[in-house]
Amino acid sequence: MFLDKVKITCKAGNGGNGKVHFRREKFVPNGGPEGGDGGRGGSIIFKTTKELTNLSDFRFTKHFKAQNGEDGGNNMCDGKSAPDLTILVPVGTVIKNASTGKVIADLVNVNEEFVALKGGKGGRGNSKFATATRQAPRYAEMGEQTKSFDLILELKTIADVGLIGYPNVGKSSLLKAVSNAKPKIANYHFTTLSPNIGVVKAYDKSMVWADIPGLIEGASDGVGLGHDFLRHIERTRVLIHVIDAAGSEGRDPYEDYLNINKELEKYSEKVSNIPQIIALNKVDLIDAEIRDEYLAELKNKIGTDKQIFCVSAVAFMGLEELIKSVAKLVEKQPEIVKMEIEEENIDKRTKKTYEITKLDEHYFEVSGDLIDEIAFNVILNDYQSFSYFQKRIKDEGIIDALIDAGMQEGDTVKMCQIEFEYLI
Ligand SMILES: Nc1nc2c(ncn2[C@@H]2O[C@H](COP(=O)(O)OP(=O)(O)OP(=O)(O)O)[C@@H](O)[C@H]2O)c(=O)[nH]1
Ligand SMILES: [Mg+2]
Repeated sequence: MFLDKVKITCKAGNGGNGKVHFRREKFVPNGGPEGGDGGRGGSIIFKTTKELTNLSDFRFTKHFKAQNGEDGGNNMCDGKSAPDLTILVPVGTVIKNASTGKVIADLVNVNEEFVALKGGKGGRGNSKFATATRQAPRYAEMGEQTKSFDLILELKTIADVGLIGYPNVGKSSLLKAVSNAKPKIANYHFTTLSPNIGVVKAYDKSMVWADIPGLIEGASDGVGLGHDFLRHIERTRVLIHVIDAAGSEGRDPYEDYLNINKELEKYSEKVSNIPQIIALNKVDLIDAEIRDEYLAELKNKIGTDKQIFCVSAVAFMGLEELIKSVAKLVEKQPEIVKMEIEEENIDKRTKKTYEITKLDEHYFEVSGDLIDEIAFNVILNDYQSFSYFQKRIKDEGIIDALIDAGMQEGDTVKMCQIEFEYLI
């Protein structure tokens, strides 16, 4: 099943916690601190591969979580960093932040990598806090905690040339006739249900052609299938507008030409400005006696300033000329431009915060990720550990904030598992 848009949930790994540990040796009464650092959490990385052509791998797998870093160990042993989680996506995948809808990456090259979410940093072990005056620190740092994010992956196919036109006009037949692609071809509308890609050779170079489901009137408003797939031609450098010149289904070829262009205009200015080459297909069905005159008249109507080719995908007529002209026009167009990145680094580690709640007249609770970090590993009955805790809450302005919130001497303050009385 072809899938070109999915929402997934990703979370980088937390950093491992630093360790509080002291050397214990026989006959050595006060061993030094030797708690190791926590390891780094795994990052979430997207990488493009030629092996994938759409996002169907994400149909059932929508949650991606990198492993957490290992906690620090004893004897100065640092915890192991977790491996990064690499998610493979097709070339042309645009990644958006689902909560803002903004583009965070556009991966247009093969094997291109993008670190979407960085793994959390490991916390420092108590050995890192030892100084000349503080020889036995009984605290360590907590590993950085990461958040999970919803991301949207959207495939905008990377092709040089896009084949557009009404259903059944012979777009897939044309692609099959000139490339290595083997699209399904049949005499009914919407035979093509998802884009087909083919490599076409011209002048010792190759270009990629993409065939999308047929467009019909109202396509830009969502009628038919075409609209969903127009995004796959947004990046093409040249469009081949395929027309059933024989009018084999009773429609007027010139009207077809105007209608499809109207749909492109309604869809986006960018798409309607992509240079077009017109392929008047199925000319083998036109009576040989009137063919030249009829086609000259049709070309005149469309405009003599346009590049128009009379072809037959089934009888292999005029294909060589068409390919060469398309190749020349592609050469003249600028390289594919990446989409503008609207949001850099969605996973900014913002300053940690806290919140004060008055639980009772003389009872306050302070909570939040800053408190989790400060209170982590505090040992209440250890003088050094507790004075480190006191210093941090003072330095962070938490005591002042509590006083502003009405705290008085003798009141009780709760922070995680710690409760203490405020004494001046
Ligand atoms: N006689 C003739 N028949 C053609 C030509 N090109 C395509 N056809 C026939 O037209 C029918 C539709 O061809 P497709 O290539 O499936 O058309 P399509 O534009 O890809 O159609 P959708 O995928 O439904 O949009 C098939 O029966 C083809 O054999 C041509 O040049 N001459
Ligand atoms: Mg088709």
